[in-house]
This record gives sequence, C-alpha cells and structure tokens, in this order.
Amino acid sequence: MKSGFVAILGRPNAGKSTLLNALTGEKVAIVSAKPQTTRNRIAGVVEVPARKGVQPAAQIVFVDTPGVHKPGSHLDRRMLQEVYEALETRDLVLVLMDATRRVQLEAAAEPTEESTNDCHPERSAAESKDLQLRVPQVPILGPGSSEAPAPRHERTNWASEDEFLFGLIRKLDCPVFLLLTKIDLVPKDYLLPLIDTLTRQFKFAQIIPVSARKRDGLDLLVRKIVEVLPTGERYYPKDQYTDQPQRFMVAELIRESILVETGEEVPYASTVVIEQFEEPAPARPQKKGAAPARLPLTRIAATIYCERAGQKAILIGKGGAKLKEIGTAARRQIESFLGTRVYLELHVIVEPNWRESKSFVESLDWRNQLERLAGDQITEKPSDAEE
Ligand SMILES: Nc1nc2c(ncn2[C@@H]2O[C@H](COP(=O)(O)OP(=O)(O)O)[C@@H](O)[C@H]2O)c(=O)[nH]1
Ligand SMILES: [Mg+2]
Repeated sequence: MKSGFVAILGRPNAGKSTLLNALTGEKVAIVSAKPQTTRNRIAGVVEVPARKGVQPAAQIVFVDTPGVHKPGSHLDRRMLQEVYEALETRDLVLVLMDATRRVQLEAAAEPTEESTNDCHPERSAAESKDLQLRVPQVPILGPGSSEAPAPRHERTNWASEDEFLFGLIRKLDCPVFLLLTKIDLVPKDYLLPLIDTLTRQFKFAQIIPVSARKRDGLDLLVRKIVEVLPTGERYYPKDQYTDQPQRFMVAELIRESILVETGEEVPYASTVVIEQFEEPAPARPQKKGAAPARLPLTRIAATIYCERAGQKAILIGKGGAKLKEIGTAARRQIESFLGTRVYLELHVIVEPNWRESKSFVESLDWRNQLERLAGDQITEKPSDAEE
C-alpha cells in the first residue's frame, strides 16, 4: 500500500479547512468566513481503496495548517510555527489559492532550476535533510525578549503574503500541487490567466481546480496524490480520521460558535479551554420491550478567555443572552459530534493580552495540554474501557 503526509498550505480563507473536511467526509476542522480561524495544524486521515490494476490502496494523512499571514502577535508567530512544523513532515504539499481573489505577486519570474518541482527520489537522505533544514524556523519570542537580535527569518520578505508563501514552497524538496479553490464561484475562463501567473512563479507538479463545496475535482486530486505517495504502511489505525483528541475538537466547536456569533476583534481575542470533560457511564443493557433509553449525558465545562473587559461584556451580552446563544449553538454541534446529550457550562475570563504571552499561548496547544493532563493522570479513557 501507499501512505504519506500531505500538508495543506495557503493564505487565510483559501478554503484549506473546508477541503480537509470534504476529503475526510468528517468535520475535522472548524470553518468560518473570517480569516485565521485555524490556529493549530490538524491531521485528517483518508483511506483510499485500491483501484484494481491501477493503484494500490493508500492512507493519506492531510495536515491542515493556519493561513500564512504576516505575524503580529505571539499567537500569530506560533501559528506560523505550526505551518513550519507541518512542512517538516510531508511527502507532498498542496498550495491552495482562492480563485476568487487577486494574488499579489511581483513581476512573475521565470522558474529557475531550483524552483522546479520534480520529484528527486534519487536524492540521498543527507541531502533531503539539508533541504528540510532550510525551512526557516520561527523562534517564539516572549514579551520581554524583544531586545534579542532580529533572527534572519524576521527579515524574510513579507512584501506580500503570496510572495512569502512562494518563498516557503521554493525551499521544499517534495512535489507541490497547486489547487485553485472555490471554482464554483468563478467562471471557467477566469482560471487561465490566474494559472498563467502562478505557474510562472513556480513549476507545480500538478494544477487542479477544485470546489470543496461541490466536491468538484476531489476524486482527481486523490488519484494524483496517491500516484506520488511513497509505498509504506499506515500511520494511523484504519478507522481513525483525525489526530485531535475529542476534548480539543469540543473546544474548537465552541470557538467556531464564537466566530459565528461575535464580530470585530472578539473572535480573534478569544480562546477556549476545556476545564472539565466528564464522559457518561457506559449504558446499561436494556430489558426487552423497555422504553428506549435517553442518550447518555456528557458534562463539559469550558472557559472562554478574552483580552479586555469590553470583549467580555460582548461575549456575555445583555443578561447573558450572547453567551447563551454561543452555548446553545456549540452544544448542538458537540452533541452531534459526540452522539450524546451534552451539558455545557461556559465561563468568560479576561486574560489581558494573552495573545502576546508565550506561556499562555503555549499552554493552549493541545499537544502540551495532553502532556499536562497525562501528568495529572486525568487521561481520557474511552468509555468502554471502564468496568
Ligand atoms: N463557495 C465556496 N466557498 C468555499 C469553498 N471552500 C471554502 N469556502 C468558504 O471560504 C471560507 C473560508 O474557508 P476555510 O475552509 O475556513 O478557509 P481556510 O482559512 O483556508 O481554512 C468559508 O466561508 C468557506 O465556507 C468552496 O469550495 N466553495
Ligand atoms: Mg482553516
């Protein structure tokens, strides 16, 4: 069989998370019309059955990433670091360009020898390692470390975010596909000039127009991906569709509700931490002819952190009305995700300037949270593991 990691890269709002969800057929990542919805890298796993005589079976691990944008806060730098981390382990990169927006690129350059994108299977491991190391690392500087000399990457050309994105992919040694997204929104003849501009910047291994919403181009995309993936075993069990723990997905669903229900800077200044996640006891076997049991109840308590008292006032709303709306919308989503009834308790806390706090931003990362939870021995057991 074949298997590999496929990083999904693009500017904010390019449709990365929507594509991930369409490919996995599950709601792995939250989606919104607001930029910078995704803050962590998120894996979505797709099993592809063999096509007799054409292709072997494959497991594709798609890795959704935060949109590439000029970092302002510590949180932004952390998000860019997530992009770099996704690029460290990848067999293929998909660059998504929203077909409805203009790209900002300087006079298109002819592709150079270095920027061509042929596969180099013959490259030695040492060479590949060297190439990987050339992907710049963004040191995470906390408040107070601003006197530190500006690292090299800080001088990276941010003339435009599109150019920065191209700068990133030129450093890669794996194939890169260009995906023009949201093609359901543009006339077909609109795509050719865009493709022309983009391909003059970089020699993509494939150019595939897609609409995640209409599922246009997705089968072709999967076929082309499997073609270039290396032979290998599964990275995840067959029935696992994401690497995120349930608890983190629940926090994301609450954050999605905040993105929908509030405007201005509130969603950007908000983050969600799950404080309590009590899974229901396993259902008792039913007696024959008994009335159907009510769904079990999951008890969840979460804190919404924001940065200022004004934002807290907006999140809570008059007489708590806004928080209730946020909670109700989130609870419905969480119920359908967990398949249980949910009791959801929300609190709002002001944590001034948390986006600039290294320790706070780091503590939000679920990979770090898991380590802490393991330390506290509050590990999440699957409900059937209890006797
Ligand atoms: N019409 C249309 N809208 C899309 C499509 N894919 C994404 N969108 C919309 O584009 C916006 C940004 O999508 P999202 O997946 O969050 O982008 P991301 O920031 O790149 O992850 C959302 O409002 C999506 O509903 C598509 O194929 N067609
Ligand atoms: Mg996203």
